[in-house]
Amino acid sequence: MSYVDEVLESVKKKNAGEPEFIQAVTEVLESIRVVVDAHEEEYRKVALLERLVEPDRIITFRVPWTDDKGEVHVQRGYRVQFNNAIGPYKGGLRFHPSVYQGILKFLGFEQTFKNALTTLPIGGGKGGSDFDPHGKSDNEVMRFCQSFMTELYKYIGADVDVPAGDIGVGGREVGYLFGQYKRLTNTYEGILTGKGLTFGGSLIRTQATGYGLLYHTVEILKLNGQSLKDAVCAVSGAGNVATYAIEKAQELGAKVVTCSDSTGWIYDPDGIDVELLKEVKEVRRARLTEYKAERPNAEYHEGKGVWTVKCDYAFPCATQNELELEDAKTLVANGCKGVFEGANMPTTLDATKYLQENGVLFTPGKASNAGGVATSALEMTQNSERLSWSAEEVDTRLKMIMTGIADTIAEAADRYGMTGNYVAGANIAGFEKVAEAMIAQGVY
Ligand code: NDP
Ligand code: 2IT
Repeated sequence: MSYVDEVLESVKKKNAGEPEFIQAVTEVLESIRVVVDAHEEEYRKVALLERLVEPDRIITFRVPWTDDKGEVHVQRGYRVQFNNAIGPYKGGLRFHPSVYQGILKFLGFEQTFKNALTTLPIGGGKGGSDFDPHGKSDNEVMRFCQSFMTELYKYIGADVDVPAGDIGVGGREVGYLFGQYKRLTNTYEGILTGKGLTFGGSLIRTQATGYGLLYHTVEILKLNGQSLKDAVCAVSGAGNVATYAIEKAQELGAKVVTCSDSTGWIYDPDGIDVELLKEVKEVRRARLTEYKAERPNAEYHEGKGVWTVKCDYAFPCATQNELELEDAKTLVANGCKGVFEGANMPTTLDATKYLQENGVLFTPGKASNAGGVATSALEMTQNSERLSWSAEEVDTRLKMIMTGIADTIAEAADRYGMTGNYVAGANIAGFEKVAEAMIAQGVY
């Protein structure tokens, strides 16, 4: 049996209750098969793949918190420190009721390759909790964050592990987490990114994932003789990534006609009004029904459905496995020419395959959404320098990094005779860097 198949089989056996992790590992190992086959003896000798698919460590802890009525709740907290071959563990924290070890292992695994693609010195990690911030008061969120950090602070540090936001964790949560770390340690260090601008945050970090997704898309389209000008786009999600993806897409001349949240979706034929979306989601923390209420031409639909809208390009920016085979078929039938992942692993494996086989340009999240973590690394740099860069400087670097990633993954795919297969290109380029660093550092 080939080395890849052996390791895949063992991963499936050992992680049977964690389908998302198995899915992420399958995608990566399948697409680096050509590289592994060419170096089989060298890799086997140091059990490279076995070490690559096993997190360095997983920390799990109890997070008790008291709600506004005085009732005590207990949540589970995690930090998966996946791989620090090329830098300190780096990756977000997710607060969502679906969070369990398998989700965070898949995210930490993906993060390792994504962070390698940024060219910056950051390893892969992810954490979070099954806490649901929806409907909680600011004080409840604050008490939860304080309790979460009271355990987490023992395991992180500016040169050890630097968490940030993800689903359910934005500026508000990062602020509370940072405040508690400071109290517990009496230090003032860049131990989180996505901080507020008055206490060490970087300009453009808030916008970075969405903007970066579009910078990356522009370059991929350019390589394929296409452009966003006057293109109709479908975006899913209505959070951090989706909002700034919509903003940048419209700035670049496209019309974005959809967005969605966990209860329903919007079709707005006039193009999404980003300022209204921000008001509804960032300020009021309300449902998209409130967006509809202020846009007479827009439609609100319950449940799933953004991928049924005719579009030139699609940007899944909500959550994992939100774009399934049936959605891929509808997109292709409607003439969609490109799918660019803003979320982490939003497309199922069979949907990805279908899109690629039908000539749809497709870039995986670990390449196209790397702008967030890349800008987090720029925040770490600014914190180390004790300086703040201008928005122009950060944005210029972000653009360079995201354009560079597009070129890197295109080049890696070419090198292995898989021109245009950006999934293979991203996995190969990320893997090559991590593998080289792991081998150079000996067996650990
Ligand atoms: P947010 O919490 O800001 O927004 C998430 C959005 O997706 C919300 O609109 C939410 O709905 C919706 N959503 C979440 N879970 C589900 C679900 N199970 N079903 C349907 N809709 C859902 O998160 P982000 O925008 O930060 O993250 C979105 C994706 O991007 C995630 O996959 C994340 O891992 C990834 N990502 C984030 C980065 C970042 O910098 N923030 C960087 C790179 C990737 P509702 O409004 O109802 O809560
Ligand atoms: O998935 C991701 O890359 C993020 N949630 C951002 C991580 C970070 O450290 O900025």
